Amino acid sequence: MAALLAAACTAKAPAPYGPCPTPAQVEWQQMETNFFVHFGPNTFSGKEWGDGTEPEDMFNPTEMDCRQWAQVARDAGFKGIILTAKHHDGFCLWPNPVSKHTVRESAWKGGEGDVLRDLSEACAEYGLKLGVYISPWDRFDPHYGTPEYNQVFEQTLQSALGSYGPVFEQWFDGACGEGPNGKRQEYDWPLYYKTVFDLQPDAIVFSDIGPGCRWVGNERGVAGRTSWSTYETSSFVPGVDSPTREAKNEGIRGGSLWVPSESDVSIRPGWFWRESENDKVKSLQELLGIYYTSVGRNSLLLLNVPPDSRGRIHEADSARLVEWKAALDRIFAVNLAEGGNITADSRRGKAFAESALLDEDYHRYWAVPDDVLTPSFTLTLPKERTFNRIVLQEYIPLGQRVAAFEVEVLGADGQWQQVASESTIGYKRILLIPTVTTSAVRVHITEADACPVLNRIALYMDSIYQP
Ligand code: FUL
Repeated sequence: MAALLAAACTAKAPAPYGPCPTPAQVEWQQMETNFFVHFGPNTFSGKEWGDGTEPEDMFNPTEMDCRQWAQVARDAGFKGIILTAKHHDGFCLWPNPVSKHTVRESAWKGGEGDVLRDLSEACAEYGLKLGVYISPWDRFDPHYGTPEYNQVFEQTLQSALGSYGPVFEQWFDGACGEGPNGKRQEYDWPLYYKTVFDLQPDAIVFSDIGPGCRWVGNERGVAGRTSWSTYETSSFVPGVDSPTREAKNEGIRGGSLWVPSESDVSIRPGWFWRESENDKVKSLQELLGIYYTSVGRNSLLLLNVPPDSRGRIHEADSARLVEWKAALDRIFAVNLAEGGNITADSRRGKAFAESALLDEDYHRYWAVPDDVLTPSFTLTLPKERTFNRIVLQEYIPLGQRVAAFEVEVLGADGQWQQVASESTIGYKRILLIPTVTTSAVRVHITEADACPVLNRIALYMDSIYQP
């Protein structure tokens, strides 16, 4: 008996299962919400896709203020900012030495300005990470459509990624259209990736197929209810072909790679600012819904908030973000699971006890023996509590494991009543259930690919969002 107990106390941590995130991918996932900034000649022309013929002088913000962007982003809880340093029109927001279509050729600050420098400084000041969107599709560069363009693009990446400090994410959009000479480019992806990783080894590279994170398959901020971070990219090439929309949206169970989804969506109808959309900023209800369908479904929210032609985030957008942050703070202010007690029907050993589900230490988790795939636990509350949101988290450094689970609450009649039956959990799952008043919650894992490893359950009452 004593020997058995000792063995239980010293049980080893579960081995990682399947592909697992790199430490940089775990950090990235923990950012949860990032700020996307579409800015450039389109901000002044009202177009979504400039064609490269826009005169450089068109870019001339009158009250340019990257610190204001950073402040708005930080105050709304975002952890990083990704800037369209070069969109499809080819215009560079930094003085790219291999381009003649940049801020240097514009009237702004007499050609001395550099948005990437200003933003990198503002991000450092406000404690935000900096990311860059650099479009391979270029409708200005005369080399586009010829092999030389790949060298030009390599040097473009070098100058943007090598001169402004750490870059946490490199965003490669999927678009690959025709250049000024009517030709399409054959992109040299291995060269591009090598250039990024040589300069920024920890950068998360976004594309339809990753490798750092993947497009979620829509621009509405909606990840699948089933949402695996595992994925399969086989011989797909970004911009040419990619897994199905369903696979992008839901990931691939059993996939051999860890490529979590990122949900990019704009706060306005368009990606770029235009006057006519100042009254079309998404409502608080829409933005809360987006939070739940992205962050709440094992995805990362990349919310686009485009600065206006002054070079400032417009009041309509910043006011909405203040409301959004206040609403999220109120919804998640009080964890109603606090003071509760958890008992599980299985446990790997003392070091992996179910009490870890209630503490705030990310690296403490509940684990069960390797051969237990369908464990359950019951959370007993100190008294009846009323709530309608249940947060569950898997400890993803060891992989994503849970494929199906059910949640029940104890009814006043003493009967358990099912309130959710879902598939994946992942880094974070927020369940929207009808408001219940109960003294106990039971979670059954009903299907898993390896012994489940969970690090959190939390309960909240949301009186603001109406699904
Ligand atoms: C797409 C682009 O074509 C859009 O203009 C926008 O930048 C969006 C985020 O990515 O690929």
